Formats: sequence, structure tokens, C-alpha cells
Amino acid sequence: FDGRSSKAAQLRQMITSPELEFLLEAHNGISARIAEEAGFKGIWASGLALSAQFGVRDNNEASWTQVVDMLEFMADITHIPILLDGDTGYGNFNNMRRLVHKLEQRGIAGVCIEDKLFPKTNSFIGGERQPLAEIDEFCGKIKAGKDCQRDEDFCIIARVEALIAGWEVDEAVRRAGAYHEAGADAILIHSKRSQPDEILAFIDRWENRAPVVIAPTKYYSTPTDVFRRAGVSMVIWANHQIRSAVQAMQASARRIYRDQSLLEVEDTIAPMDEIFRLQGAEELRAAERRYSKSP
Ligand code: SPV
Ligand code: MG
Repeated sequence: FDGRSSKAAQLRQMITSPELEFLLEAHNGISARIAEEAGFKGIWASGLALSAQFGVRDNNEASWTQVVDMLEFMADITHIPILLDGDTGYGNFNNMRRLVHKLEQRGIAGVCIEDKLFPKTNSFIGGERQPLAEIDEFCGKIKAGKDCQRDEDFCIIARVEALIAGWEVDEAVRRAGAYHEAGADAILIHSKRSQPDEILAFIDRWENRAPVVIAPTKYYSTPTDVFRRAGVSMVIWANHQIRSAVQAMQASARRIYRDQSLLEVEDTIAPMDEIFRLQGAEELRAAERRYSKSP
């Protein structure tokens, strides 16, 4: 294994292990590093968070190459696997093939695609009006991705949006079954309810045919042990770094503007040395001692 394939292997291990595993959202290099340092074994490169940090909407307004360029910074500064929220795969089966190829080249461990139409809309915005992809067409996209991946450990996760779009659990199970047959390594079942009832009903009906991944953004008050007992494979904390950053930046920006002074914020923000540390300044100093001409 080189470094790249081992990240895919790590993600595969997380998905297939009997333990409940966790991914934290990150949206740029520094947030990826912070996720790793906090102890997370993997990162969710959230479409919502990546869009938000660019200041655009979660409607594929950022191009997929802009997303992949950001992923490269995230992969370079971390040692843990990154799962990209690949929205709908940014087009048809052919765009999906190119995406998988480029993700593997940049050291990304896997991609999750959802059964909606390009350009996608965030699941929490007007969900019931969101049309779903045809099952056959979406299965073709999964197959095309699986057929073209070069590292056998690269993971393709199929996200079922049926519950978001107002369908019953039956339809979600039907779709998940088809996606699993098409080769998906795991199923992400998504819900926008504040209670996990339809997620648990899905898991009950699914009977562990493939690992199940969830993102409990809306049913956040559910104790994590409920998911563990239900046999969920992986939980995604999907947007919590961008939301933390936004709140902290708003507070500092308002305060500095109002005070025309830094006095009150200085002790409430990260010291400069912490930024240098996260950037790896020490490594460059050591490299200079090793490689630069002595003065
Ligand atoms: C994302 O993080 O972009 C997701 C998860 O797709 S959610 O926004 O919760 O639908
Ligand atoms: Mg998304």
C-alpha cells in the first residue's frame, strides 16, 4: 500500500468494522487538520460546508474541480481518510467516472453520491419538491464508478433521498436494495425529521444487507447509543465545523468593528502561534536547518 490506497483502506475498514465510527465535517485544510487533531479517524468533505466557505449556495454553484482543488489541500495536511460528499456525481455516469478517477489521484478515500438531479438542492431546503433520479440511471452511475476505480478499497456510498423527498420507508428500502446490487459499498439513509423514527424503521427493514451511514443533523438529540444498538456503521457530524467557525467569526467581527480595538477579542481567539503550529511552521524551520545554506 502507498499512502493513498491506505487511506481508502482505512475508510473501508471504518465502514465494515462492527464498531460505530464517526466522521466530522471539514471544508478546507485547517478544518481538516483540526478534525484529525480532535481524534476523528475520518473526514466528511461536506458539500454544504465547502459551498458555504466559498460563499455560494449548496446548488453546485462551485464547480467540481474547485471542490477537488480544495480536497487536495485537505488531503495534504491530514493522515486520515476523506469521504467526499459528491452530491449527484456532478452529471451522468461519465462525469462520475471522471470524478472517481480524479479523487483517487488526489488521495481521497471515497465518495458519496445521492439519488437526486443535477444541480442538487440541500436536503433541508424544500425537500418535498425535490425530484429523485431514476433508479436505473443512478445504478448506472454507481456501476460506472465502481468499474473505473483503480484502488479496490476506494469506497462509493449511495445516499438515498427518498425520505427527504416525501416517500415512505418502502421506497427507501427498494432504492437502497438496487443501489447495493449495483455495487455501492454502503447506504447513507437521510432524514430531515427531528426524531429518528423513519431511520430506525429503515434499518429494521434493511436487515444489514450493507453498512448503513447516517447524518443526524436534524435528529441530533437522539443518544448516540440508539444508533450503536441499531447497528449503524458510521455517523457523520455533517456541518459542525463550518457552523462553529461562522458563529466565532461573526462574534469577533462585530466586536472589533464596534470597539475599533482588538483589546476585548485578543483573549477569545486562537493565538498567532496556534495558527503557525497548525500550518506546520516547525517542520519548515527544521527543514531549513537541514537543507538551507548556513548563514
Ligand atoms: C452535506 O453536509 O452537504 C450534506 C449533509 O449533504 S446535509 O446537508 O445534512 O444534507
Ligand atoms: Mg451535501
